[in-house]
Amino acid sequence: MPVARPESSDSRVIAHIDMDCFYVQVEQRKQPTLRGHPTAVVQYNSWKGGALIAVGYEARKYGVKRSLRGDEAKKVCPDIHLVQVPVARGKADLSVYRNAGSEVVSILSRKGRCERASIDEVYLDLTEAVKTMLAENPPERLETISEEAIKSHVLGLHLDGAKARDCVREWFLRSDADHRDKLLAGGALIVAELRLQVLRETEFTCSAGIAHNKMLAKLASGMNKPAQQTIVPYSSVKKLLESLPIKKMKQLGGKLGTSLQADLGVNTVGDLLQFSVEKLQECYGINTGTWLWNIARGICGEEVQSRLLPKSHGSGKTFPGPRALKTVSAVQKWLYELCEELNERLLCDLEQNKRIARTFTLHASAYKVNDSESLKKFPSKSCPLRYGIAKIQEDALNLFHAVLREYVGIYHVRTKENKHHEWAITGLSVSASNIVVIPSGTHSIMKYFHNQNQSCTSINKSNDICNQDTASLSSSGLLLADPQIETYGDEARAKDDMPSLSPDGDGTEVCKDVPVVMQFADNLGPTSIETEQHGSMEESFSYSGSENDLGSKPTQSKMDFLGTGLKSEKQKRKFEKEKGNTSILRFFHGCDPCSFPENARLKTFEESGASSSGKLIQENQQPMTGPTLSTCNMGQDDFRSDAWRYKTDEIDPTVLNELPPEIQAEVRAWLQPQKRANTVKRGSSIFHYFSRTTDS
Ligand code: TTP
Repeated sequence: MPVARPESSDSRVIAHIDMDCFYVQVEQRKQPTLRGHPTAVVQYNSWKGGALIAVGYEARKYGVKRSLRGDEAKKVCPDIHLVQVPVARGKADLSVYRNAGSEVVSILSRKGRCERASIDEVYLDLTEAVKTMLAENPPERLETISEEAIKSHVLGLHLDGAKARDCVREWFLRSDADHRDKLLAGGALIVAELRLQVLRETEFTCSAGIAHNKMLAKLASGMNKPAQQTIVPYSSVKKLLESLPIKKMKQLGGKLGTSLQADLGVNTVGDLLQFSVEKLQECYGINTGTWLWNIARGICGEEVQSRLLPKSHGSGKTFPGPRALKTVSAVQKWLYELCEELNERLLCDLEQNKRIARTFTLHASAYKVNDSESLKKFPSKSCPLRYGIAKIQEDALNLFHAVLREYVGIYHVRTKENKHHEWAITGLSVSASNIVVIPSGTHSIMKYFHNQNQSCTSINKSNDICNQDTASLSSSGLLLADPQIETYGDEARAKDDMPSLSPDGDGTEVCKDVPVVMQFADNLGPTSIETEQHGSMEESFSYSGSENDLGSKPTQSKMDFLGTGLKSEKQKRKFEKEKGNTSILRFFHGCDPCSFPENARLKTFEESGASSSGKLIQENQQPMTGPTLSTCNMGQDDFRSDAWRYKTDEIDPTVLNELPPEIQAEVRAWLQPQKRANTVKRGSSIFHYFSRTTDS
């Protein structure tokens, strides 16, 4: 099957900016006396001096690595300063880092489309800015090239020893340069200037990669650190990839990379070139096969998304070794703490950004005593998110009970306090995803939420944590600055010596007590993390995934791969089916948080991601009032007069096209006020349709 190179693939200018040893820089800014001294940031637990989560460059010179514990680091580098991560509610509080990341993002976003990819990482699409520059003031006409730009590393450029700087200057100034190189030269000038602005305004240094696509830019940004930038001219791509170890490539650090090595003998990205696209598709499915064929050639059509805000929020904690939780009341205590943190962040997001999250997910890791195989099987569960701390806590606990029932069986759960110590929880996290901006004309919802919760303003007064990145605990329980991408193993990260939340232990990571994993995910939503790391993922996948998550290539790649290696054909078919229904499910889920009576909720998440539609329909039998038709009628008790209404013209009609014809007709009728009361009722075909989807 022929694979076309995306037309615009060489005409874009993409930068990947990565803060240098970010947490250390944040701490050094707080305590300037630490500057220039070997420093590391350590997770607060006291076991062997805690776990290192960020190591400054001065300390790295002594051989200090993130995999070491504090005591070990002291041995390697006796002068090292170990700074503790701030603690709140008995767990790490990352808000200071998130806020620092936001400062940087606000500077970087000045020049082009900006996608915040993690707490300290940003993609920029500079194409338009560079085109303007080339039209008005191209590099070859510049009298001087900034010092920062001249320090750029240009891959493939032959440097002449002492005259290296002259070579780079010449490269920038060539009037006969290939148009693609001119674009990159322009991009590099802009990035150099942005990096200087970041330094001036925040005191942070960062490194950058400048290339024609995200994949190459990301690869390049880590090549020369700290405080440097690397350019990947089109002509150097083949050579770069030829010798690049396959596991270094984004998305290939985990199982897929391992399979490529073991099954096809592929050790470098260049090795992939020997396989036809048909062969790769045969082995890994259409999408992953095509994607592999493309990356072997340096092709990546993934767009830089315009996203400065997080895709999800989360809070979590690990309980390694003897600290494992062995009673429901201990779990409850921690769940409530985690929910409180999550709730604060949800309220801030609501207040600051007018956004609400619609899916609530509980992740946990556990083991059964006397069953070594049990560690990896603790499922994640999701349900529609209800605002209000008490409701969030209640749902978290209900989810936990549901999961525990699955894990150990009903009999054992009844022995509430786990008297026989049959299970132990080694990690817990809660996350809120599926975040949307509140539709226009629905601001009364703000009032409602604020009546239910403590005010966000008070939180803001004490700590400006509102403009924060996505910090969400992945099922792995690892603190990852880099969300999905690195979670899935581009980099070999330090392994903790305590039980990890990562059920697969697939080389991902680390985190000790570190509570939060960043989920900025340029393309892998929280759901895809769940899918990768948990045994029984389909439920969460179909419930909480956004359409974008499902549709994006890397996510699809993962599913294909799992489909090939880990899942039955039946499961795969189910995924394909659900994928097709995503937007309609998402639409209905959007209504869920408000439409469910509390006693119906556990059933919802336990049994059917689509049963919400049943409730929705039931709710819509009630008479509507007000100027707009509510397709998401709140439970009367829940919302009283502050009902949150969608306007019919805010409903994307394309979601209907995903339904079978008879259901489409029914929903369309339902969307018309005059017909609704007669056409929609419990037990109707639409209700069965969604039940069927879930049951299949
Ligand atoms: P990274 O960008 O992976 O690393 P770094 O910024 O410390 O260093 P480098 O200059 O090599 O990029 O992570 C960003 C921050 O995220 C890091 O400073 C601390 C935090 N982090 C963790 O807490 N745990 C982890 O396992 C990782 C990888 C990062």
